[in-house]
Amino acid sequence: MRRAVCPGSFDPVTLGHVDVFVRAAALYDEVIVAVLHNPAKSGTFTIEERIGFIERALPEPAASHVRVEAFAGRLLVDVCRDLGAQAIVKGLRGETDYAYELPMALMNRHLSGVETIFLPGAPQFEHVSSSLVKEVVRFGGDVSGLVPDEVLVALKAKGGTA
Ligand code: COD
Repeated sequence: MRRAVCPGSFDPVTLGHVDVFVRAAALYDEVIVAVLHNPAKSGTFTIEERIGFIERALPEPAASHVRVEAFAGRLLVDVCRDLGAQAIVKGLRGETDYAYELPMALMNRHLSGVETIFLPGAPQFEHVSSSLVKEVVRFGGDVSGLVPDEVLVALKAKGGTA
């Protein structure tokens, strides 16, 4: 079985992330969205909230090829080994992402031989990141169409604390 991992913090998931999950699901038999988190840091949303947002944002038929799991305090390559995944799939929004992601991809291959596959981010979500949508909502801006509707509601409910 060809299995890939899509890792991230996803605090919260955006439609840019969802686009990558759906495209990865078309390439692999199974995709595991790995919500990686540092137990020492609380984040904006709980791990359970982040997982729920992702699961409910996945459209069919991709959803039946994707499962979402949380991992704390682990190397990504160890997560991939335990899951039996041959590849890491990540979205790239441009040169800045590439510069940040390339050393991690090379280190992960050095550590375990696992390959990283980069998918070009969808142009309509190129400017979208979890941190930016939180900042925009914190100051009263509108991010509808950039995050799942449920995330939009949750971000607004967090108000100034998101
Ligand atoms: N369009 C396309 N792709 C996007 C978009 C978008 N709009 N937004 C984000 N992405 C991609 C990012 O490039 C990233 O690859 C992925 O989606 C996840 O995004 P985030 O913001 O949730 O991810 P980060 O940066 O918080 O996650 C970093 C990891 C948790 C993946 C990384 O730190 C890691 O692998 N940690 C595990 C510990 C480890 O193994 N460390 C050594 C690494 S060599």
